[in-house]
Amino acid sequence: MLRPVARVIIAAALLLAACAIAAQARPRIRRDFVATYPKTQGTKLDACVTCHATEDDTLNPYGEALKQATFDFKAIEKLDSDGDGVANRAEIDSLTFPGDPEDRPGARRDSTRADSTRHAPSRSDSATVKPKGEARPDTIKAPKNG
Ligand SMILES: [Ca+2]
Repeated sequence: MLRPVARVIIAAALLLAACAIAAQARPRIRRDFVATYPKTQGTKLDACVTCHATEDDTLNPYGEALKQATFDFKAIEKLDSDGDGVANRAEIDSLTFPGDPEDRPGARRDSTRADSTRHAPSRSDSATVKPKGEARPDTIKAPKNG
C-alpha cells in the first residue's frame, strides 16, 4: 500500500522540479535583458511582455528577432523590430516596447485596447471628474441694477 503513495509523491516531486526549471527559463532571459539595460529594471520593460505578445509563449517581433539573434541583445539594437520607425535601442532607452508598434517614444497609447492592462495608467491619463450639482454660490453673479 505504501508503494503507490511513494510513487505519487515521487511523481509530484519530479513534476514540481520540472515546473521550477521551466519557470527559470524565461526569467533568465529577462534578467539578462535588465543586466544589459540596467535602466529598465523595475520599469514596464522589466516584464515578459517585452518579448512576448501576451503572457503566453507567443513572441512579439522583438522576441522573434532576439530569438533569431540567439539572444544577443546588442546584435538587434539597430533593428526596428516592430516597424514603428524607432530602433530597438532607442525604444529601450525611452522605455517603450521594442516589439509593440503602438508603443514608441512620444506616442500615446490607446487605453481602450484589450492589452492595455499591462500598462498602469498614469495620473495624466485619468479624466478629471467634476462634481455634479448646482453652481457654487461664489460663482453666481447678481444682476446689476441701473
Ligand atoms: Ca515600439
